[in-house]
Amino acid sequence: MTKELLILVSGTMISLTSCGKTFNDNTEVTSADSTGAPVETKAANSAYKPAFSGQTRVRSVKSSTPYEGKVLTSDLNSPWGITTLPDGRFLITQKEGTLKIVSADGKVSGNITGLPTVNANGQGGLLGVRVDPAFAQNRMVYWVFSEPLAEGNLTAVAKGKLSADEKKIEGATVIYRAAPAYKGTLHYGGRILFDRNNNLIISTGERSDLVTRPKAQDLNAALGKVVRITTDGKPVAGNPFEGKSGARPELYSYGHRNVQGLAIHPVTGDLWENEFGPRGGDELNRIEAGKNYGWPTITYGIEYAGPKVGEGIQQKEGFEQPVYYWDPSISPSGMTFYTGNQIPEWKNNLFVGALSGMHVIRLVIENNRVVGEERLLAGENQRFRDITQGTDGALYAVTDQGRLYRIGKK
Ligand SMILES: [Ca+2]
Repeated sequence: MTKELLILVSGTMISLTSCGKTFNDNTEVTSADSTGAPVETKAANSAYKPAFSGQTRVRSVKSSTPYEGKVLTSDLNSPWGITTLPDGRFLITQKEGTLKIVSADGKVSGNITGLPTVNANGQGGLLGVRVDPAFAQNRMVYWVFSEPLAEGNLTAVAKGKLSADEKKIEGATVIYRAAPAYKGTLHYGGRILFDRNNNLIISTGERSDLVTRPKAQDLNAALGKVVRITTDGKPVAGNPFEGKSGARPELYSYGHRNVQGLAIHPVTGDLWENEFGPRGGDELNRIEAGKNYGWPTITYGIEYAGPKVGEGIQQKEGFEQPVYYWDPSISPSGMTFYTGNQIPEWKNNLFVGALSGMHVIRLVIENNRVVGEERLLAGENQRFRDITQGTDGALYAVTDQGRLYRIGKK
């Protein structure tokens, strides 16, 4: 029955059909209602004040187009990254280190072999995945994974060619390593995307522990960074720290904690990212080359154990403010801007998987600010890990529990 689970949302009516029970409630006004009350109703973790109006708990919006979230399969094993193939199918990584092709109707392939070993302990594993913009011609696949080395683990990027029979990756090669390695299994970042110049944007994490945390501010370490490399793993010419002594030429931005989402705005071409913050400090940022996004010097969150982080400050000259933050945390993960025609009111909106939040976030963005927030598929009880747009103009999202959803017009 769960495979057939549908969530139907239309106007102000919410219908839930699950295991034979139907629930209709026309008087539901707790969130995302016509009054525009923020979708978040829980108490914040800190008393910190935002730097500007609309930086958190913005007014809610509600899709007026009837849409549905349909479970296409529940047979995935901790999927982490999903990307769309030119023919409408999907390439999906699983945390354990396996790669699958899934059809748009939910048929899951066997394991694609030939990938290097991952360390799947903790938050590690086979992570983000993208295919070459010219995949139809060259069949090249690029992915991020936690690589086990003698000196510790690190976030690595590899590439290889999908074989004609789709059963293996040929010539898998590691093209980039976000050094230094560290003997820990947390905060690897792990997203990947192509920019408009066919270069790769990769996100890393600061590896979580107090000893590695300061490396987010260290330009000679690739931890807690967004990096920009060529498809051969080399720094892109014109990167912001090119030629600067004591700085790594592949770095694009710094001061990040654990970057889990990357997307290019379809109109402005800007790079947007989200990251796990400490408790109450999950962030959405618009990334500009060479800028410092603050961690761990400034943050709206507190330590998960309770104390303030560092000096407990949220704003400082020379440190960028997040465009938006979530308090309490919702754990933003993979994200994508919607460019389809299936649901026109979603055009250019940002859709973000929420893990602990257990919903898909829809953000309306105007002039680089968030002006509306909606929660989709809340109540599904799923940790939404990554989301992409299909060739049909619907959104497709994977969850830690192993589901692939199609989110589209009803
Ligand atoms: Ca920040």
